[in-house]
Amino acid sequence: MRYTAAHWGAYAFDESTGLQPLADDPAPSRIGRGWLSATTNKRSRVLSPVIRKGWLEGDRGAARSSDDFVRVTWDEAVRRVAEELARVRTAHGNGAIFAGSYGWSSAGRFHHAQGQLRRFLNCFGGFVGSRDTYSHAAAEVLFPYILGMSQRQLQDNVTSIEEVAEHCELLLAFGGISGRTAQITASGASYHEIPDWLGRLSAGGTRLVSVSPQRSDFSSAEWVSVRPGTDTALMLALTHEIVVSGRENRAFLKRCTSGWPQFRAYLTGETDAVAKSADWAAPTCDVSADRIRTLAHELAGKRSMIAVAWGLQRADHGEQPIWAALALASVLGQIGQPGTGFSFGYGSTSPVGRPTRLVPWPSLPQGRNPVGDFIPVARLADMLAHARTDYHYDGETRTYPDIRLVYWVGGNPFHHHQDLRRLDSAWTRPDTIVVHEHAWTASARRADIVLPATTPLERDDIMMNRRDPRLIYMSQILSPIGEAQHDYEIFRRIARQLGFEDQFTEGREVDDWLRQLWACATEVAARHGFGLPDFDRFRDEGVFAVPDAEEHRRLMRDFVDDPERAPLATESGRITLYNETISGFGLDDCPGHPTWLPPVESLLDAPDGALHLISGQPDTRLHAQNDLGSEALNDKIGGREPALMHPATASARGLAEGDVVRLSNVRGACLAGLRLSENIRPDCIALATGAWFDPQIVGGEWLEVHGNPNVLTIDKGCSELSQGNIAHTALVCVEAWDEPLPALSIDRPPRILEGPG
Ligand SMILES: Nc1nc2c(c(=O)[nH]1)N[C@H]1C(S)=C(S)[C@@H](COP(=O)(O)OP(=O)(O)OC[C@H]3O[C@@H](n4cnc5c(=O)[nH]c(N)nc54)[C@H](O)[C@@H]3O)O[C@H]1N2
Ligand SMILES: Nc1nc2c(c(=O)[nH]1)N[C@H]1C(S)=C(S)[C@@H](COP(=O)(O)OP(=O)(O)OC[C@H]3O[C@@H](n4cnc5c(=O)[nH]c(N)nc54)[C@H](O)[C@@H]3O)O[C@H]1N2
Ligand SMILES: [Mo]
Repeated sequence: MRYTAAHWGAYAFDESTGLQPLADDPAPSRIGRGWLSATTNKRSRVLSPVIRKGWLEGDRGAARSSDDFVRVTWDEAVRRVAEELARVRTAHGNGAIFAGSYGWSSAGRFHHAQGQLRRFLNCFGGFVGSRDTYSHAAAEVLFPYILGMSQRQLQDNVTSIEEVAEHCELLLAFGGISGRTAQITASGASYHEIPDWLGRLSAGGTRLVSVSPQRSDFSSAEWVSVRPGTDTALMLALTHEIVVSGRENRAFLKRCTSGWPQFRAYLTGETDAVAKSADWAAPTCDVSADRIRTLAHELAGKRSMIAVAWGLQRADHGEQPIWAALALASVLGQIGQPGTGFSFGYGSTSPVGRPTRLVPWPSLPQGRNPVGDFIPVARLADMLAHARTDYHYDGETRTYPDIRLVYWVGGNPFHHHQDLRRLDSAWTRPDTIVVHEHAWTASARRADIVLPATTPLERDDIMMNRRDPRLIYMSQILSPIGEAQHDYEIFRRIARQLGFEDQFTEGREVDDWLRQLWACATEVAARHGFGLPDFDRFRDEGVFAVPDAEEHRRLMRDFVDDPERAPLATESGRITLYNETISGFGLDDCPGHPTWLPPVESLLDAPDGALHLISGQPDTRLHAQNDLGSEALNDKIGGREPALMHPATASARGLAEGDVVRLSNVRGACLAGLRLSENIRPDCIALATGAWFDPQIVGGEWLEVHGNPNVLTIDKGCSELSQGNIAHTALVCVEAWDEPLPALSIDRPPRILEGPG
């Protein structure tokens, strides 16, 4: 038996049964069912190195996205990349090379695409990187100020879900807690416990309330159907009701927080003459004032947990709902108690709240980046379009670099970025774009040099994920498809051409690196008091269960037990409900305490008939990965990505289940296939991310014909503090598509001319 792993699961493989999820995984992901077919789909795989025709002829980017490619040999491709890197470094310096290269790549410690890229470019003198993630940038920047810990530290210390099941009486989940997103663990998932835990919670008498525009975000909970983008107002009102009824936990506020007087003055309206009451919030949130008051009283009378899904902060002013939720939990004063308080990200991926020992397994050493320059990750198009102009981030004024060469491996900006037409135009700026990919993604189609990379199914690797209870030896299952090479091998060849092969490889082959990683892992395990089998045995057996791995956590327990002895690393040593430092930045879009700020676009001032677009994570795939695999394809409607709409909304427009519709706004338009459900608010439409970007000119107009919501989303930062993306903030118009259905172009490769050699 061979084993392998992905972000969505771990699998046993033999020729007769194919890929099978591990037998003891209680809730294997459906995404795995589309993996093999996506990987072996030769119409979507990059089969050989290619170079854009216009680039070979001296065009520096104008025709990116519409050009033909020329097939070249590996030798030629490697030589061209090496020469171009050298040219750019000589003419402009390493600070003109952008390799932020955001993206999820694949599970497996050694072949991790970004790790390989960074190691390679660090040997070459460095590059401009990116900071934070598309997942939770607002939290990454904000948490150190308000909680004195990084988002990663918070995630590692979030109260165990087992404690919640045991002690919590009322779980109030903003954005729900969903088995859909809990299919995933970054770096590999051998175990999915969230559906089981949710089942136990509802069976065990914990009252479950989900505040979300979609009931399906937490099906077993009572549904508070909130108008998207308005949770902050609701949280403020809940807090206000608790305070005006005199039920705030004053002892906790005094001992464990700073800035309560300033925040309280805002809450009660002392500072702006607006009390943030239930009556004030009700018309904004579309939740009745009575319901807000009742909920507030229940929260105060019960052992309560305020949980927030990551999605809430992927929105305009995304800092506010997480800060307001923390303030609500502080006023309730149950932080640090068993199973109650505040949490962020239960269900957003599988391991958040998992009571497992965290073992810091080794990864490929990446060296040091001498350049040190970076952009906030979601400011990509701004950087390309506005070289050398200033912007604000985390209290600093910074300057965008002037980028001449973009190097992307393991990510798909034409999936993950907002307002893709804007990106498409900024993308013409650099001289050269190099992409390694398995598949003809939209980003690969918009590169100058595309190098075919192997997938995890075509190589040996080790899944070592600090948050997973198993280590998996990932055995090669398929021969490399076409001329695909490992990213490592590609970089080795380019490094050889540039004269630093030995520095990059340290003389090791893949197998040597895997043994080296395993040797380091063995030392790490020893420090944690257990042994690992020797490498050959591990490779033969394929799976190693990390022993005695139960470890329950309770967020901020030590701090709450004794704030003097275990202060938080904030400006006051306590939770900051008003933060002097943030206030000192003087930002209108992120003041010094949680604040209701209307989003740049919302139903509160929408044109007639506009719907709010929810573009969350897809159930059938990981982002855009496996979109051309069977699981995602079988879910499409008329070949288009399904969009979820309330039946009343559909019938008011004369639309029916299965219709193809056109979603549009000032930024763009796309087609989607209609699916009806009462589990979504009538003023919303949900179109998951990840349908491969397929823009065409149809009837003289620009149209994305496949259902990619990022042609509609807004490319703006949450605020000048975090500059996180605001994918969940957008309005759209929806109408029937009565024209003939345009054929998709993404299910076949771009035109590739046979090269001279
Ligand atoms: N509208 C909207 N947009 C969003 C979001 C949203 O909620 N709404 N969510 C955002 C979030 S949270 C995220 S994390 C991003 C995700 O965005 P991405 O991480 O960019 O999306 P993926 O499709 O996972 O892209 C990974 C790419 O790496 C390639 N790849 C995988 N393994 C390897 C490898 O070993 N080598 C090489 N060379 N390539 C490899 C895959 O083929 C794939 O194309 O999207 C963001 N975009
Ligand atoms: N199957 C699958 N799972 C995934 C991924 C995937 O691609 N596929 N991607 C993974 C990644 S990279 C990440 S970062 C996580 C993201 O995990 P999340 O951020 O938790 O996932 P989302 O689907 O973006 O958002 C969750 C829900 O928030 C709700 N929501 C949207 N706007 C609002 C609002 O204003 N208020 C409230 N209360 N709710 C709102 C939506 O209904 C949505 O279903 O998912 C991970 N899990
Ligand atoms: Mo993410």
